[in-house]
Amino acid sequence: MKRYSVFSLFKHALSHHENWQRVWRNPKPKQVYDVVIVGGGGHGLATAYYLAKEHGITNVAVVEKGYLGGGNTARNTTIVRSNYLWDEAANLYEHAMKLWEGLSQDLNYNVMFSQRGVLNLGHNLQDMRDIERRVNANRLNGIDGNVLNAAQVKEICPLLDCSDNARYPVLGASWQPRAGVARHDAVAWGFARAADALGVDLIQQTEVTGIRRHEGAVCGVETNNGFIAAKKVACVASGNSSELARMVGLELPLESHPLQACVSEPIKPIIDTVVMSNAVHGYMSQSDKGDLVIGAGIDSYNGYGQRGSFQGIEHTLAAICELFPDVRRVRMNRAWGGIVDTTPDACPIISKTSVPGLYFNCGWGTGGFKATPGSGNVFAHTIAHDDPHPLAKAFTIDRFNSGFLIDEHGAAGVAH
Ligand code: FAD
Ligand code: PYC
Repeated sequence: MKRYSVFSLFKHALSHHENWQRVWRNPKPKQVYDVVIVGGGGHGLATAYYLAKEHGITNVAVVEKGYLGGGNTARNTTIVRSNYLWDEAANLYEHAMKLWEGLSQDLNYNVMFSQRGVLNLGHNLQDMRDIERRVNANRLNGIDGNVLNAAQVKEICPLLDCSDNARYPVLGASWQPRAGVARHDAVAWGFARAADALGVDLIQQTEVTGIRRHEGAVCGVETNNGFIAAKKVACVASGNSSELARMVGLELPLESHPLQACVSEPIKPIIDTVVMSNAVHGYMSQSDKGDLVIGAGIDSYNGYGQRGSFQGIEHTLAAICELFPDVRRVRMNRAWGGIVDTTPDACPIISKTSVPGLYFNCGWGTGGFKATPGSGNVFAHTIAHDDPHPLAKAFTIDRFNSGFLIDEHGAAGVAH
């Protein structure tokens, strides 16, 4: 892949964005593909990349109704961790974590993965018991984690009010040192560029409006730019997944909710880790630009508007001011929302369906960014083999019939 010198960087800085070389092609859709992936977010792009790289399936199109990485991938607060309670979920997220650790090298693209650690705070005795249980379970699965008391939390994050004066005093936290953040758009662009280089067609501004079948099996997608034939169709559309499923008469156990976040004006570095509190509905980190990145729990109503309620974000900012009194006078720059697809057990669906050739990867809800490489990796296997990847076996749609749910609400880190 092309590398740039300091001179060329300088030249481009003065070019007014003209004559820049495209980082990926802008192809016209072919008539037929082996696989059409619906949704050009991080997960869809990662799926395309691993289909091409690990399974040699390169006759693939990613069809995106907007621009690549413009959905929840663009709207998330980029927290990456693998400290889930149950073995099935912990192993899946840890698979993703291991891929994150080599991703910039693998894609030859800096995804700015920063392992600055994540604290999940405990504010009462039950929180602390849950934290101990989760950290013990993590360690049994070979996942790093420690239980900290309030003094140890204060040492890692001096900005946090760990005094007894707080309305919800900090009693301790779980601490995952290998957790952290990554740069969301770089993740989408890195996967897009690498998939394109392997021959995948990235087709933007094209909305899938129907899924066509022949004798029961999938044979392609209807789009606002015409029909595209495909042997397999894989839907990776987060908050819009139910809409796609309805196109073939499937009902998925999903609810779409707004989830919102906001950023402050940029300020000097004041916090070099990530702090999350499920109990008070707020979490905060600081971006490389200096903005404080703050997020809320889900808005409890269903909706497809990419914004949340004023009450929701106000409640979160009040909680953040209690946790970090020093930031009370920092001004907020902007707030936004995404549509998250929640399941009854707060775990994803990575699955074949009853329609031959149709696959769904959805239900990541409030926490799918951290899974991006792992999700694409196991989903590509599932599509290529028409059989779940061993790490995805527990996450098929069948679990909602069999009752083998994997309840990860406690580890979701964000209230819902
Ligand atoms: P998306 O990025 O949403 O991609 C799906 C794509 O499908 C979209 O680009 C959409 O335009 C496209 N699409 C939909 N319908 C169609 C159609 N009919 N035709 C063609 N294209 C279609 N997760 C974490 O792990 N850590 C966090 O810190 C975190 N913070 C979050 C904060 C907020 C405010 C929000 C909203 C979410 C957060 N998440 C977080 C969750 C995370 O963003 C998602 O789980 C993840 O980004 C989902 O990725 P995706 O690629 O599946 O979805
Ligand atoms: O899953 O860690 C997470 C998360 C943080 C913010 C939103 N989701």
